[in-house]
This record gives sequence, structure tokens and C-alpha cells, in this order.
Amino acid sequence: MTTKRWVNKPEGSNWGRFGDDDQRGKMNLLTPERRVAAAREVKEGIAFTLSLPLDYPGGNSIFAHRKAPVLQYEKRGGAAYNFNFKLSHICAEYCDIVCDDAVLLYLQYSTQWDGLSHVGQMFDADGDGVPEKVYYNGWRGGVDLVGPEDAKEGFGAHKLGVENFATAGVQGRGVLVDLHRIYGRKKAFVGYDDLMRALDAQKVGVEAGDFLCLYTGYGDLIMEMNKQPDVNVLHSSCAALDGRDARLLQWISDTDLVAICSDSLAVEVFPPRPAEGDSFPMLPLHNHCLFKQGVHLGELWYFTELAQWLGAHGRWRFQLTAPPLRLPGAVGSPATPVAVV
Ligand code: UVW
Repeated sequence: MTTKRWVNKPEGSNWGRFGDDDQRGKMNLLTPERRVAAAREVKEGIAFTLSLPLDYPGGNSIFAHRKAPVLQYEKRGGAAYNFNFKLSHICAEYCDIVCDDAVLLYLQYSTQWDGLSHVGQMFDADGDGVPEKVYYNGWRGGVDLVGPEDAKEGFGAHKLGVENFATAGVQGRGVLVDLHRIYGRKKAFVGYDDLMRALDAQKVGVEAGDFLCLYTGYGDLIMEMNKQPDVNVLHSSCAALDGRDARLLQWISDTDLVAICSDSLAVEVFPPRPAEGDSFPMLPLHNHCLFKQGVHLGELWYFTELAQWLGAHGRWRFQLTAPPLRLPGAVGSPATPVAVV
């Protein structure tokens, strides 16, 4: 049985399109036919890893609340650490030695997916005249997504967690737009007209079910900074989408693309252009994609070698495989996406 949990739905949203209890958004558009079409893009069998090393960007000056991963080790049987650990103490030769480890990993520190529970909005979904904390498809903050200020225990994204996305089988056709070729490392707000010009110049289109991938050069800057990111340089460099361009947002909805992935920090320009009025989303593209449309966002991906190869071969489409972790209740997830051309 499904439950419709809203009376009002936000303007420009597609809530209910994939069912009242949907938690996967446009990943529902990854049909067998579209996966076969994506597989047809494989001509050479050459693979590209689209992840930064997960200890990049380095430090936590970009976001104080996201820290570099820390590997941790446990003792085995209370005595020695389970690292270079001899499984048997009675033999000197041929005995196995083993290692294992743990990690304190901020899930959105490096190459990552934003799950649909990452950004919601204050919105009067129940029609009582008072806005409440709501996420994609009407799932509620404090009820379906429970944090330390909502309850004493049982935290997590009980709805819209990345495990729903992981079990969608995240494989399809990627379309790369090389914004770096146009803008270099100059900071640029890419709106609808700019994106259409870039697609026309590459003679490629984005179709329903596609993953739109944006190469901006930001990932190269991150790598060159060698784990000591200069935030002022990063915030004043490279192209990103202009989340305040209404025509761009409408195109994202109409195209039925399933995700937008970029080597930049936030896919959209962050901080964004000032908005009109006194009440508006701080992250307008996140608001449109994650909250209204169920379109996942991939951030801090690494496209450099793929972009070079595609440019040299006059191709822009490829097969993309990019599952998040199947980690119940998580909001975001690291990713190690693979493109095959
Ligand atoms: C923020 O919190 C700014 O989100 P993101 O990493 O998705 O840009």
C-alpha cells in the first residue's frame, strides 16, 4: 500500500511520478533498453577511473565539517593489532599473516554522490499553512530523516538513504561536456544558453536516462594543490552551472537526465548568484535536482583523462558505472565511477 504524504507539491516538482513511496527519483529511468544503449557505447574497452584519491582535496578548509579519512586499526583477541598479524604463533615459517582496517570516512568529503536526502526544503506540504522540513517526494525531516536533534537514538535517513540508489543498478550512458575547453580555469556561471552552445559545439545531445558529466578543470586544480587546497583560488576558478537560471532548471526537468556529475565542488556555482526576494534556496540547483526532481548529483569527480581521450577521438558518450555504497541510512556516498569507451 502506498501513502501519499503531501497535499501541496512544490512548483516544478515531479513528486508522485514514480509512485507515492518512491525513493529513487529519476534513477527509475534506467531501463534495460537504456543500459543496452549505454553498453553499445563501448567500442574499445578502455576504462577510466573517475574518482579522486579519497584523501583529496586534503585538510578541511573547504568545509570545516568534512574531514579527511582516517584509517583505524583494531586489536585481535585483545593483544596485538590485526595488522601484520600472525594467525598462528606456533609456526615461524609459512604461517599466514593478515591485515584489516576500519575508516572514519566523511561520506561527502571527496568524490561522491549526493543522495536525495542531502537537501530538502522548508515547505508546507501538508497544507496546514506552516512550512515543515520536507525532502523529495514529501518524506519528512524528523520523521523519515532523523538526526541527533530530533531524537535520542535511531538516527539516519530511514527514507531516501543511498541504499535505495545503490539497488537501482547505477549504470547507464554518460555524456561528457568539456567546459574546460571553453572557459579554461576562468570562473564562469554556465546557464542554459551556454550549456546549449557547448553541446552544439560538441555535436552531442543529452537524452532521457543519460548521466550529464561536466569536466571543468576543478579536479586538476585540486590534484595540483596536493592536499593543501587554497579555498580562495578554488572559489574563484572554473565553470559551474548557474542554479539561478530558470531555463536551465526547466531543461534539466524536461530532458529526463538521471544525474549531473561534475569535477567541481557543488555542480552549481557555490556560493550562487544573489536571489530576488527574502526567501529562497541557498543551493538552487540542489533544490531543483535533489528536492524537486529526484535527480542525483555527483561532485568532485575526476574527468581529466576521460575528457582528453574523448576529445581526441571526437566522441562524448560512454558507458558509466557508478554505484554508491549500499549503506543503509546514509545521505551521501563516496564513489569510484568507471567510464568505458
Ligand atoms: C553542501 O553542503 C554545500 O553541499 P554539496 O557538497 O552537495 O555541494
